[in-house]
Amino acid sequence: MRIIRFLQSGGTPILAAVTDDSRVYRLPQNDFMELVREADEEGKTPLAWIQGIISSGEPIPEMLEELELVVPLEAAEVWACGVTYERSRDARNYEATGGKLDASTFYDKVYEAQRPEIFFKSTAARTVGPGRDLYLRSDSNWQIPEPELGLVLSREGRIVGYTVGNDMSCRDIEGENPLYLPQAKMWKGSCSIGPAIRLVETVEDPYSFQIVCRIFREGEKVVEGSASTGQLKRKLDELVSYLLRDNTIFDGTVLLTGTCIVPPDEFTLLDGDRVEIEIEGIGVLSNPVKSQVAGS
Ligand code: DO4
Ligand code: MG
Repeated sequence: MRIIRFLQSGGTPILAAVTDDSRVYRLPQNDFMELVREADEEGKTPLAWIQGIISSGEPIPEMLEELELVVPLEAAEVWACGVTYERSRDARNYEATGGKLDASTFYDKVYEAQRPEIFFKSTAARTVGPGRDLYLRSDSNWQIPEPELGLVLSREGRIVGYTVGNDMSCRDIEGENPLYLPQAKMWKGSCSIGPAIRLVETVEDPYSFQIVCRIFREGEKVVEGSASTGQLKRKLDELVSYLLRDNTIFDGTVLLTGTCIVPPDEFTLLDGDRVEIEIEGIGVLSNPVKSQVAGS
């Protein structure tokens, strides 16, 4: 069971549940975390709560593909983990050492360390949903998408759902100096999430998600990579526990769990590209990529 939000004519976002056979049922709540809270108060899982709605209601006439989807939740904050896969460590070593891979770097150290890398990634205003434009930084010449599994967290740090995330990154800015990380990671339109939230109670094994990333240029696929969350170095609960240490998080915080797919080193995103990230059982997050418009 997945949760989406779509725009009704007039532009109001509607919360809905999508069944395994792709039927869409409107939900009475305004957002996903309201549904989680209401289910909690009644001592039910969100899944059981939704099954009650489905058993007494009808799906909407539109098919899922006909709906204009928006972010499945307005996450006040998006945090992200880094260097949680070998592929990310190796790519970062390459950008930090200019290809001289004999030295041990802080990326090697954090990959092995007890404490994971966690950084602040985005706010609701900087995060876009499915189909919306992602933006390139105007002062970087080496930019890539980072396809990541996103955890949707309650304010207590409970994982209540899974989504797809894109942690857009500037490899040249990060490679120049690790202290530039916030600039390499955060700008207007540098993060997307969606298209859906998969309820945690409907996922048997979160370490067996297959992730595929495709990048299209002028209609042609120019990059394709795939990986599995089974390659994750750390446990999801471990990542969440570090985020929560002496911290306050909001209901519906999203924690991206690190990238396992990095495009070839000579690749950079260009205006007009389209990035597609698919996580089986959650959906395909597709976003056009645009240059920043001066003054907007
Ligand atoms: O170390 C910098 C960021 C790493 C990251 O975003 C990732 O591994 O996904
Ligand atoms: Mg990342």
